[in-house]
Amino acid sequence: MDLITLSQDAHVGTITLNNSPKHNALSHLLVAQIMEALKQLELAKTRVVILRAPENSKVWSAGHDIGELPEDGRDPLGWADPLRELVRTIETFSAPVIALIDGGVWGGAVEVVLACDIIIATPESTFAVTPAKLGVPYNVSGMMTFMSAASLRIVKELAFTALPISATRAEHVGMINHVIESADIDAFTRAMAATIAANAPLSISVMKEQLRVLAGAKPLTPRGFEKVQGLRRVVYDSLDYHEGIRAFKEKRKPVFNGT
Ligand code: LCV
Repeated sequence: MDLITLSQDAHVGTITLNNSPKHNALSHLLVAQIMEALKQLELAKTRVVILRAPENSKVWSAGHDIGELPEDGRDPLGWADPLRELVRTIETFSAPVIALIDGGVWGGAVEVVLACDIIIATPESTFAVTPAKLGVPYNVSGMMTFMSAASLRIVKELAFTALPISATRAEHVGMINHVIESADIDAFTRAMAATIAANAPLSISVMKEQLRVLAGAKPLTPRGFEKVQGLRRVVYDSLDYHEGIRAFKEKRKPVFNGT
């Protein structure tokens, strides 16, 4: 596993994203290594996992690997997409996952962070929800992740502007748990992890699953789901979708025409 590092100290496991040249873009390979690490930690009955990037990272994760977004008419964020699998794995992991954020979090990486149970960030950290910047139709469960993390009005501002918001604002609106100075965030996070690890793991594991099931219990009729999926197809079949990806690859601003 060369794109991440994995360490374990008593009941606390730490996964560090370590593909800085690509700003920890969540490629199939990077996600596969995170999932493998989570599997090992689950087998070791780890009581808390810390998911982080190296200290003083300018970018925690640049989100989905744009180079891996399909352009052949397939849903870019379908069930089997590695980003979707990672979100589900974190949400169903048997113990709490703490996201330790230092740097910019982009696109689908914001959803990965929000899928974590507790989020602790440095003041320099930012969070940007970027589908509108790329012309991507975000998927239904992903939008529910955002809606579970902040008020509808905040989610709309994040989604429609695609602009990064600061950790301070994210904490103010209740999207993250703590903003801690870079010099103190490691000790603060480890102290919280140790507190959790000293509590009853079965009780915590069941409460985590109860909260997941209850938070996800939202009525969406089959007809409603099919309508949303149909609308999403219009987007990923659009010229704007291809323009968004092409513009990123050509390092230029996209020009969207709404077609
Ligand atoms: C592949 C990358 C990426 C990247 N993929 O460094 O949420 S959704 O729906 O939008 C979903 C589909 C999703 O998550 O899409 C991805 C959303 N992510 C973003 O929009 C962030 C895109 N990246 C950036 O804006 C910049 O890279 C940041 C601001 C993160 C860092 O800028 P900086 O100038 O420091 P570069 O842009 O030069 O990036 C360094 C290398 O990493 C690649 C990028 O193409 C470059 O590769 P080369 O050195 O080969 O040119 N890279 C960055 N992000 N998401 N590759």
